[in-house]
Amino acid sequence: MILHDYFRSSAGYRVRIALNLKGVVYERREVMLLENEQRSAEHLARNPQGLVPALEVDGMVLTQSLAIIDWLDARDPEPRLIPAEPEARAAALAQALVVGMDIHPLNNLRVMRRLKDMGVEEGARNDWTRHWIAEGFTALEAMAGDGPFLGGAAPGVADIFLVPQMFNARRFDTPLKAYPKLVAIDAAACTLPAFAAAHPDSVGP
Ligand SMILES: N[C@@H](CCC(=O)N[C@@H](CS)C(=O)NCC(=O)O)C(=O)O
Repeated sequence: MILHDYFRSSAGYRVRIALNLKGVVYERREVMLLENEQRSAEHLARNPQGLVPALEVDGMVLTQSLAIIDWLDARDPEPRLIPAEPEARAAALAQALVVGMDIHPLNNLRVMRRLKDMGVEEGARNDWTRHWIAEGFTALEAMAGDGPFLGGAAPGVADIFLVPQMFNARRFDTPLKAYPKLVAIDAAACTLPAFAAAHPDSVGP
């Protein structure tokens, strides 16, 4: 398997964690987002959206981090990342999607570039990023259970989405005091080898 991603990409980081939790051996290829390699003909042939991650498997290319995580679960169910039981599944996906649909897309590189093109200056762009993180994290804090993970006793899909978003929140100096459960869950997850090995500092360009 070949994972095309970028070391600081949240969506790529999610897939790296998931592959590590499943014990899948894979090769990584860096797509340099700041140099627009995601828009190259080569990468667009892999992913017409011009985004990372893209996972090459046996001549096929999988895109969208949640679809890749779901595919991994379908292919090799243990350890389960998305619960099978319908209510637990809906709850875990709802937590993951607070990050995946309602925080991350608003702060993506192409969105930040668009804001810049529209004349929004750097300070205001960073406020924008922190605003959407704070709104999503406030909800996710209220949705979190007793831990140690969002997934309960073991990390699951929601933890896989939370940890990269926490990394991103810290990069943008987002105050985190209001989210003690999320901070504790992130700390617990980051001690696990599968999460530590996926960290941007571990894979760096
Ligand atoms: N929903 C997609 C999001 C993918 C995505 O937004 N990737 C970002 C990096 S985290 C990207 O490639 N950005 C490049 C750009 O905005 O030009 C997923 O979960 O895979």
